[in-house]
Amino acid sequence: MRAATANSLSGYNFSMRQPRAKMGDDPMEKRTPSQGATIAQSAGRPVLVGVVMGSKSDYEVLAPAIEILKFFEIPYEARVVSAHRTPDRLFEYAERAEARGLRVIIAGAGGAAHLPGMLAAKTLVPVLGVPVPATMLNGIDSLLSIVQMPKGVPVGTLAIGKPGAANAALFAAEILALTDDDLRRRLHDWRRERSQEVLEQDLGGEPTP
Ligand code: RP5
Repeated sequence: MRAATANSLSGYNFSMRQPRAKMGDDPMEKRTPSQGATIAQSAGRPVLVGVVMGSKSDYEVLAPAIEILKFFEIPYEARVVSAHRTPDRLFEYAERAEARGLRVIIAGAGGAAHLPGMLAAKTLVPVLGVPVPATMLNGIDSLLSIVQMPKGVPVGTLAIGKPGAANAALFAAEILALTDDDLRRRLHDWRRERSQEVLEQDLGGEPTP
C-alpha cells in the first residue's frame, strides 16, 4: 500500500466522486451481532481512528474517509452510533474512547446531527464532524448543527458530504503524523502527487491569441 503509484491515487480522486465501497464489502470488516454494527480493524494493531455514523445509510458518504484511512494504513474502526436512537451506545463509545487508545473520532450524521457534538461532550479525543446530506435540506441542517457547537466543547467541522469525509480522514492523518514521522513523509508525498496531477492536466486546445 505504501508503494502506491500515482494511478492508485488517481483512483482515490475518482472514488471520491463515485464511491464504490458499501458496508460489508471490505474483507477487513466483520460483523458484531451484539452491537449490530460493522467494525473494521487493521491486522491486530490498536485502532487509532474511530469512524462513527448515525445510520448505515450514512456509510456511502463516509466511505471516502475509510478509503483514505486504508490508503495510509491507519488502523480504524467503523461503527453505527445513533445519537437519538442509541444514546446509551453513544455514551459508552465516547466514555471508552480515550482508554481504548483512539486518537481521533470522525463522526458523520445527517439531519439535526447531534452525534459529533454529543461525542465531543463526553470525551477529550478530538472529534471531526462530517455533515451528511440526508434530508430535504441537503446537509445544510447538519452543517449548521455541527459547526455551531457552543463555546467550550469543540468539534472540528468539515464540508458537507464526501469531500468533507475525505478531508476528515486527511485531517486525522495529519494529527497522527505529529507523532509519526513515516506517516508525515507519506502525507508529504501524497500532497506532492496531487500537485503533480494538476500540473500535468492538459485541456488539449491551443490558447486563443
Ligand atoms: C441521522 O438520520 C443519520 O445520521 C442519517 O443521516 C439520518 C437518516 O437515518 P436513517 O433514517 O437512514 O437511518 O440520524
